[in-house]
Parts: sequence; C-alpha cells; structure tokens
Amino acid sequence: MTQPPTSHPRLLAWIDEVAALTTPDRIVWCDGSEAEWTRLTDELVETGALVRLDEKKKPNSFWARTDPSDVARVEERTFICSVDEADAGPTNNWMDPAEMKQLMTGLYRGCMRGRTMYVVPFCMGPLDAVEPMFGVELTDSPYVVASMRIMTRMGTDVLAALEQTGADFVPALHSIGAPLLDGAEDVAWPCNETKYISHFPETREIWSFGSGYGGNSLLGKKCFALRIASVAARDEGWLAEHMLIMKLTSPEGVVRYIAGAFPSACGKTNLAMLEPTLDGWKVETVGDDIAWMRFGEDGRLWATNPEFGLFGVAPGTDFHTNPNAMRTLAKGNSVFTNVALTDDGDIWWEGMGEPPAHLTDWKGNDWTPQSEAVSSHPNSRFCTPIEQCPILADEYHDPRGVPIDAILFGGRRKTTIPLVSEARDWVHGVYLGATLSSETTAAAVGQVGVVRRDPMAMLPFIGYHAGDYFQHWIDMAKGASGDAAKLPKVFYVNWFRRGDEGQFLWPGFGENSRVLKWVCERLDGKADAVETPIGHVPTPEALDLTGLDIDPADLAAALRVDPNEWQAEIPQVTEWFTKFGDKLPAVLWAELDALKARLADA
Ligand code: GTP
Ligand code: SPV
Ligand code: MN
Repeated sequence: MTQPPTSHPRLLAWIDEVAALTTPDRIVWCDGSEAEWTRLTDELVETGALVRLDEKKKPNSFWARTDPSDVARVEERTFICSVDEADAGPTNNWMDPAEMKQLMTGLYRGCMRGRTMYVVPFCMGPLDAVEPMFGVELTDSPYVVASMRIMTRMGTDVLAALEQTGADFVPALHSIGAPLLDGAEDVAWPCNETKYISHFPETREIWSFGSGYGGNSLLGKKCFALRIASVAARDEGWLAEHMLIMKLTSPEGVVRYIAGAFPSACGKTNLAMLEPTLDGWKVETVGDDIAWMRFGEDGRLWATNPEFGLFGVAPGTDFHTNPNAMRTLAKGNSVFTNVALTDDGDIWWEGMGEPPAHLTDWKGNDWTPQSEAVSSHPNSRFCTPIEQCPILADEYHDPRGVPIDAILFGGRRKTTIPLVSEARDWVHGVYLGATLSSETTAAAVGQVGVVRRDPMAMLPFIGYHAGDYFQHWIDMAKGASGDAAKLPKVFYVNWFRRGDEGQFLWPGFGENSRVLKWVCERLDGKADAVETPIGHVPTPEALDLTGLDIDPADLAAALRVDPNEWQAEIPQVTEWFTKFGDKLPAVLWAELDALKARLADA
C-alpha cells in the first residue's frame, strides 16, 4: 500500500475498516491527474475492459461493453435504510439499517480479493463553494474511477480541501462483487448477480454492491447528489432535484434561467444543450441532470449543477437532434458504454444517420443493417467532460449558481398531456410535479413504456417519504418571503404526444425553443393563453411557428386538453395520493378537488 496522502482520522479509520473487510490486494489513492487517467485506461485496454477508439475520430476515448445483465439502474435492488421504516415512505424499498449492514457485510467480506481498492476523494459542485460537498468513494472498479474522474471533481485538490476545511464527507463504498481468485482469469465486465444499492440517510452513507453500471456505481451522482442530498436538503431547507439547468437569452438580450425535471431518458440532456431554431435565441448549458437549489437572501431560488460531466443517453443523439452533444464528444476524453463500434474505430448508435455496413454491437457480435436487434443498448451512454460543451454557460463555474425563473416538469406521454401548460400558482405547480406521469424507459431495469407516476421526476431518487417531500416543496415557497412574484413559474411540457399513426405530434429538439419562447413571454406577462381546467395553454397563434412546417391538425392535437382523457387520470391520481395517507399535504387533495370541479364544468 502506498503511504496515505492524508492524516484525516475519520477517512483513514474508515479505509482501514473497509480494507480489513474486503481484503483487496492493494490500495491506490487517486490523485485525479492526467497520468493516472492514462495509466488506468491503458490497464483497462490491456485487460480488454476498454477498447481505445481511433485517435483522429475520438481522441483519448474508449468503448466499453458491460455484462448484458448490468445495463441500467436497478430500482428493485435500491434501498433507503432509514432507522424508521415510515421515513422511507411507500415509494422506496426499505430495510432496517442494521440488518442491511449485516447482510451486505457478508457480501463485502473478501469481495476485493485479487483486486485493487481505489480511494476516490470527490466534491460535488465547485471546490470554492461556501460549503463544498465532499464524498469519498472506495471502489474495486477502475472503470468507475475513470468515469468518476469525468463526472466529478476528484483527486488531490479535493483531498487537500477536505483536510483543510475539516469538513465532513459522505463515505460511499462500492464493489462490483467479483473477487479474483488465485490464478483465475478476469472477464471484461466483472459484476455480481446479487446487487444492492443501499443508502443510510441518517448517517449519510452509501453502500453499493454487485453492479458496475453508471447510476449504481458512480456514487456521487444519483446516490449522493440526489438520494442522500435530498435528505440533507429536507433538513436544511433546500432542494436536490433531478433537473437540467439552462440559460436562455432572447434576441433582445433578456436572460432567463430555466430548470427542468423530466424522468430518466425523457429529454433533459437534449433540452439543456438545445440549438434553437428560432432566430436570435441562444441557449447555454448549466446542467443536464441534477440541480441543487436554495433560496437566496434576495428571495429567489438559485440553482447549481453539482456534476462535472455528462452521462447522457446515446441513442437518438446526432447532429440533427443534439449537435452540441456531438461537438462535445468530438473533443474526445470520453467513455462510451454499450454503444456499437465501427470497423474504423469510431462509435455508432441508432439515430446517428445511416448505419455503416458492418459494426460490432454492444454484445460484441457482428452487426449489419440487416440485423434484427439494435446495435446499441437503448440505455447506452456517453460519459464526457461538461467543460467540453461548446455552449457551457460561464455561470456553471459560479458556486452561487443561477436564479431560476421557470421550472418545467415534463414526461413521456403518448396521450392526454398537452405540449405545454402553465400552472396557476406555486401550489398548483407542486401538484403538477407531484402527479407527474411518464412512460418507463430503458434507464432502469424493468418494463419499458408503462405509464407510472414519477413525482418531480424523482421517484427513484427521493431519499425519504415522498409525502414529506411534497410538503417540503410546498414549504419552499416561504423562501420567497411572501413575494410570490419571486417564485419560479411552473410549466408542464410533453414533447412525446402521438397522433393516430403513432407519429410524434411535435417535432421536438431544437423546435422546443418555440415553447421556451412562449414560456419567457408568459414570464413577461405577454403571451396569450387559454385557461383550461388543467392550467393555461397557448393558443396555436401564441406560439411562434416562423419557418416551421407543421400540420395545423397535429399542432391542435398536441395542444388539446381533452376533458375525457383528463377524467381518466382522476382515479389514477386519487389512487396515487391515497398511498401517502396522512403524509399527503391537504392542499394537494384540495388541488385535486379543484381540478375535478373545473373538469366537471368543462
Ligand atoms: P437521463 O440521463 O436518463 O436522466 O435522461 P435525460 O432526461 O437527460 O434524457 P435525454 O435528453 O438523454 O433524452 C432521452 C431520449 O429522448 C433520447 O433518445 C433523445 O433523443 C430523446 N428526446 C429528447 N428530447 C426529445 C424531443 O424533444 N422529442 C423527441 N421525440 N425525443 C426526444
Ligand atoms: C438516469 O437514469 O436518470 C440517469 C442515468 O441519469 S444513471 O446515472 O445511470 O442513473
Ligand atoms: Mn438522470
């Protein structure tokens, strides 16, 4: 073992304890340097875990294939181990913390044999924040270390700051759960059939076992920045949310900051990096997945992006849909997981123009355009440094963040939900978030395309009782010191409504700038809207459709509020709210009653 580069007592004690339990062959302290990245990726190429891409096409970039069973978050295996079961609420899996620790200690015993345990000190958000949010991940996966270097600020500077400030850190233990026994040959993607992604909210700890996949293993992301942080946020009066953050500048130079919560694989990355089709409008990216938001002394809600990279859905990404993602990736320094490999050392996935005549697919098999299966897993991902994004906003680096003008909730719904509507007020906005629904996607293991409630796009990420979480959202309004004008306005969008032939009614992507313009005009009190039972919806004339070739019938269908479709939602929302018992804030029941009354009058 190399000499520990720190004297941090709690850190050293924890590492000793984990090493004694997991018995790795060696311990490596990660410094976050370029040399370390090169050493790690060279080793991973050597063992066959990574394939180096062509230097001219994707410099310093790599192709990874997971075990076919380890491709997404495992919600069924994700646990909130609060002391009191009631604190996990009806939307989380729960196990008693002592019981879970006992069970997982059994799994961890000797699990790093034959492997290296890496110590990864990381910081979520800028190191010069007033209260930097530190974590330390211990992992036996060099793939995870390489990915953490992209996704978080990590290494020597973080360790030094951790020591200097004497700040606390979130201990995050990860093992792929695949000890390498004497003389045994390793596989390209070791993992374990048994998986546990466990969170201990009271002690702010994370224990992950068995999976090497993104959301299960890069513990700074969903585990820390959402599940653990949401608990801290509840206690301290802020919000940790599954949201993109964008800066939007109008042709007149007016700047607006917009946050958006859409469930996994429902369009955050794409909206955050959007290239407007409307002349003179400019989008800059602050974040694409996670927003930490607190009220400032000015009574406005300020948002920061705690991440350092983008872990984006690959399929569907190309120069027509998300050119800024393509430009980011062209700069290299990226890891691509479960996409297809071209014969000339580049990557390809569904949606990226014409397929080449031959590929190696995500399972390592030959693939041609005649193949029946897709070449890339639907949840294949690119992992790339956010600082390479050509439209990254300067404010990304500012630890104070940006003041949010509007919050968009949205989901993937074939029916019912119009292209955009505006909440009547804050509590109605919270109602819209609390009843958010979306068709499930490949981002989590399980059935795809089933409508489920995904409150604030946080269903898999709320670290406590969702009823308390709704109350917390309602209470947040107090941060605006009674000045409702300072609260973000809430909107609900749906880019995914379909017509009779199954076609998307709205072209989406860059054309979503037309919806953003309407949102800005509503903030200015300018744009027209009709008051419907569900909120304010634009008239077709209120949307700027300059240069857009859209069938007026499709547009009308995209904007339609059909009372019958909405009536059908009522029993589902009632059933959803009933789950929360006494914890469901009464004002949300009142919102549902008011909606029923408005629908009855419609
Ligand atoms: P996570 O990283 O899982 O949290 O997802 P995300 O919300 O960032 O989703 P992302 O932007 O990566 O989009 C997921 C999928 O939806 C991709 O295949 C996109 O091509 C597709 N998509 C995004 N925006 C639109 C849109 O406006 N219209 C349509 N039809 N598809 C879209
Ligand atoms: C999501 O599923 O919402 C993601 C990908 O952003 S993962 O990090 O794998 O959770
Ligand atoms: Mn996400």
